[in-house]
Amino acid sequence: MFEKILIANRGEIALRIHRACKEMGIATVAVHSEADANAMHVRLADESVCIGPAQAAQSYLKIPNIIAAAEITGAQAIHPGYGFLSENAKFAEIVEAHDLVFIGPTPDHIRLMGDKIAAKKAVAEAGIPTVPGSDGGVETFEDAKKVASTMDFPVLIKAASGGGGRGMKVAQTPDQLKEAFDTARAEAMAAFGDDAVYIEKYLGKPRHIEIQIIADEHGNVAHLGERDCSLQRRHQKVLEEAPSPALNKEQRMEIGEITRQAVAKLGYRGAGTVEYLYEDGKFYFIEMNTRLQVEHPVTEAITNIDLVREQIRIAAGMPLSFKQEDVQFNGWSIECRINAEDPRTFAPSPGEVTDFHAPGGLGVRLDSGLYAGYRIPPYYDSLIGKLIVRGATREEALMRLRRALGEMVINGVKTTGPLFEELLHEPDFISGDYNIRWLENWLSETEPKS
Ligand code: MV4
Repeated sequence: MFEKILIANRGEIALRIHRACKEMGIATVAVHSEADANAMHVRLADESVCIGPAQAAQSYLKIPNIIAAAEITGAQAIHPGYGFLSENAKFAEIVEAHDLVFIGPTPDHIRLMGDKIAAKKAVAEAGIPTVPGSDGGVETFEDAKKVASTMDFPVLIKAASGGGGRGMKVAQTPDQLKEAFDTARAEAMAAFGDDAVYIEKYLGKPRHIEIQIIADEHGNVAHLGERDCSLQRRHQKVLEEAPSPALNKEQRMEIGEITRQAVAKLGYRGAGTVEYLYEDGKFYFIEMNTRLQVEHPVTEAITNIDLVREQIRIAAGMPLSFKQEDVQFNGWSIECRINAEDPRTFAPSPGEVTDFHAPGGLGVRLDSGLYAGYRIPPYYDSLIGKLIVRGATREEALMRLRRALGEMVINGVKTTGPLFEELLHEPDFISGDYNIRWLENWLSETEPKS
């Protein structure tokens, strides 16, 4: 087992990884930019190394500085967290080339799943249901027209190097196809340096349901159920819950087992999330994420499995702590992403936190690096905490979430806390009857008349 792990990230996820390391008796190295010198993950780590100025490109994304920090501190492994370099195959290769362990999947699997065309082909061959569409990429408008002529409109043009909503263009009718195709390719080339695109049938009112997978190097592959991430705004998840209000036990076990078997066939190692759209009772694969996700705590809450601990065990060549038959789903968990943003306009609101009080009590977890006097920097994404609750039922989780939000104090900056206090009284949300369109519709319908 590792004696020392370098955490190549910041904020709440750096703290999360640090906590798992400490409970395993592993020393931690925090890396930080000059702007994060007083951050909580730096304060709690056993050692810390300043790796550059505030700009992420000069610090958290600066591979030589991260490798150097690992070498001077004698760390044996690097945990990338999420975002930043967590799905950068080149980074994983460089880590391994320096005889350090990358805590995550192999570079090959990171690269495979980063190419959305190759990923879709690979998972389909392994038995995963996918969205109807082109067989691979479409090079020319003629190809696109031919494929689309066999499909019902609207159709979606997606960038192979896209993901997370980037590089997608909808064609509502055949006469919109040419512009959607040309625009998607041009934007993909500009954004990713790769204009490869593919076509899919556009699903109009799906839910976003993802399956958590964890696999070791000894042939043990387990699924840990689903998370419903349908409450999104501009491709940013706002709230996630496990299990999904839309699925019953049979559906959960069926899609979980299909996913588990497919990932096993791929020889996957580590934590991974297979993303589906779910509409009219059917699942359609859209992407696979080869990283630990922001919303992993709702899965931890209902399975009582520490996903970061399992990631570290796998990277050290150890088997999973459990078998699939040991996995049990108990209760209901909901996570609210607390961002330093205006709760209505979502404009960033960095600055000094003048007062901070974390909610607590049975079934309440706040993953956050905040403290009174901490200055939230303007250089990084606005996530400042995740409020996760667990209850025996969805009703209990909702009641507990309302109670915890009422206790939480973050003064000095605006946060999305008030948004959730409104949201959790909405009948559609309380009933669980919402899809990926619901939040943006609700925001536009309820925005205060300026
Ligand atoms: C789709 C789709 C509808 N039909 N694919 C958005 C980001 C990336 N994960 C894929 N996304 C979508 N792919 C087809 N064929 C709708 C979306 C989508 C979406 C998906 C999940 C959660 C929120 C979303 C918001 C807008 C669009």
